[in-house]
Amino acid sequence: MRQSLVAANWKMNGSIQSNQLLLDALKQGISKIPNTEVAVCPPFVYLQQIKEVLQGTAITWGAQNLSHEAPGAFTGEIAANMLLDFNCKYVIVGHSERRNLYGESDELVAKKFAGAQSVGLIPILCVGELLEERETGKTEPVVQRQLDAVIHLQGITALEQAVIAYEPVWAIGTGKTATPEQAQEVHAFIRQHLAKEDAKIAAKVQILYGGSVKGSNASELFAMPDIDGGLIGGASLKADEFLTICQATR
Ligand code: G2H
Repeated sequence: MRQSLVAANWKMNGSIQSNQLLLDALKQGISKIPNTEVAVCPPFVYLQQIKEVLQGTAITWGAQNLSHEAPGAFTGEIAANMLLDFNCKYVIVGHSERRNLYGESDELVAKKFAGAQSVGLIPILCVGELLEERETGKTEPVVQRQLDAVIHLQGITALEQAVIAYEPVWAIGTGKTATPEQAQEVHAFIRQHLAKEDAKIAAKVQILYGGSVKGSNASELFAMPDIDGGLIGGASLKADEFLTICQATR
């Protein structure tokens, strides 16, 4: 049985003051969520605050991005080992906003995935298709290509220490959620694809759904057999709504 995980992706939001209020509420609410891991991924600059506030609680945390390069002359970048200074457990790689707004290729995402694992961080690998790709029947080939870039570089065993997040780009921040059946179909496809290489790893890997998950639609998504939780953007900025989502896991 896979453990449920709900991870907050705060994206480029927050302030010291608003984070404190949000984190205090999460700390209060976490006791009502015993069987699900809850993680928070703030902007880099708030990792120290997160570490101070969440240390010793059941809530884990991570970063939203990293550089695949070793420390050196890369102005503005953050190396994998720096994230360990803030006790990060996770790092998101290949979020569609990184792929589409900052031109991150499958190959670069795979290098970031490898860089994260090289220091013991657990990558949350985001995959998902654009609206145009869905409408032209390319969802599966696109998701397969994004997964294969990682498998090609790191091998299937790398997925033992990773989380996958399926996030259809057309459902991100748009208010359009994939139906539970649409999401389940792709989650099942991901598992089947991985099973061609290693059935045990395919059965074990946590696959999260992301894209306009809200308190009102989380239960039906999380009830699907291959959906193991969520990567939550906008709704993770409101404590009550985020806690409702966390409580909706099976
Ligand atoms: C997808 C998701 C979190 P939102 O990007 O990664 O964001 O829930 O706002 O669609």
